[in-house]
Amino acid sequence: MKKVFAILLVLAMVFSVTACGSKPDAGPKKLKVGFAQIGSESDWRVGCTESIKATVAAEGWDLQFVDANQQQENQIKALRDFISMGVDYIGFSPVVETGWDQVMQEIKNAGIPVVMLDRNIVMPNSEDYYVTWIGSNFITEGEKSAQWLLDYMENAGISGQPMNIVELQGTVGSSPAIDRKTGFENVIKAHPNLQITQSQTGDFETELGKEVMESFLVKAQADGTPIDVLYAHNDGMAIGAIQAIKEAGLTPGEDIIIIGVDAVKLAFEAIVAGEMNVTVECSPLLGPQFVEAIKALEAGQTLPKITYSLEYIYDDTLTHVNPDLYLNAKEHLPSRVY
Ligand code: GZL
Repeated sequence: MKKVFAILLVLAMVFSVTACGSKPDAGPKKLKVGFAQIGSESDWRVGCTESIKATVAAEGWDLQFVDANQQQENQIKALRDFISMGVDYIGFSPVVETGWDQVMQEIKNAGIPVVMLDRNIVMPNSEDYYVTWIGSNFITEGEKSAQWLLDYMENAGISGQPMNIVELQGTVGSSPAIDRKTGFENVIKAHPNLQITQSQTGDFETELGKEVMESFLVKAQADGTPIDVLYAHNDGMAIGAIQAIKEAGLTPGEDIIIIGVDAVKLAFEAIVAGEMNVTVECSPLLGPQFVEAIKALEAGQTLPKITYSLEYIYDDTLTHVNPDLYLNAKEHLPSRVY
């Protein structure tokens, strides 16, 4: 009898606690996060999307994800939809730098914190419209690309030799395209033997990169300015250009030196095959930093306005010459995840 009474007493105590509304610990808040992604134009972008989705899912948060198919109007619509949904945070990688003034003001008026990833915006007092920006230093990536070419030429004993460079630019108006061009030119302006003879956008896409490279080759043939180097703002366009170079009967990596940016797996495979010379890393694996930023904000911390990713340069030529600066593509290929 006493045991029955004791059990009933314990049950009554548990019931009274929960009935008083003092719920057991509900655990961390299930956040609702909106992310307006540019599109799926490259292996880099796909890797970025997978990183964000996996990391947010691991937190058990509700992710409202929109692929804008590289259209600014689709991103703006997605951002407005996030406001209507009343999300807790907005993540955003703007396809181009300008045209965001109105919608960023609407987000600010709605009091929703913005974490910028990857690309950036240009507008008056832009830093007042987002909490932090996480990504790569695109100017540095351009400078690394040109410096690699100088080191490559020195190692080959051809420093000072005239080199005709063709450039496959990224999406017109995007921060990586603008800054990678600026960085590359920052370095080659001190070397008049290095000249960019043709430059056009391939929109970060492999097929368009191939088509533009075909036009570069035709023009070079017509006006007698042979192409010595390709500088592609991303590996995807470099891969397309390699196809065009081979179809023209030339040997990529030898007749034409191939420089790419991103360090996607296809670039490592092309370098190992001797068809590409170097790729400058731009990490898309931004999911963890994105989630950590939101968790820090939830904890009431303040964040730096800019957080750069840690990145390297991979080739198979200079790693023995300067192992502190260049990593061996063949060694690192097995560990690449995008
Ligand atoms: C760079 C990123 C660029 C990649 C491309 O951070 O915005 O967009 O270099 C991608 O591959 O399409």
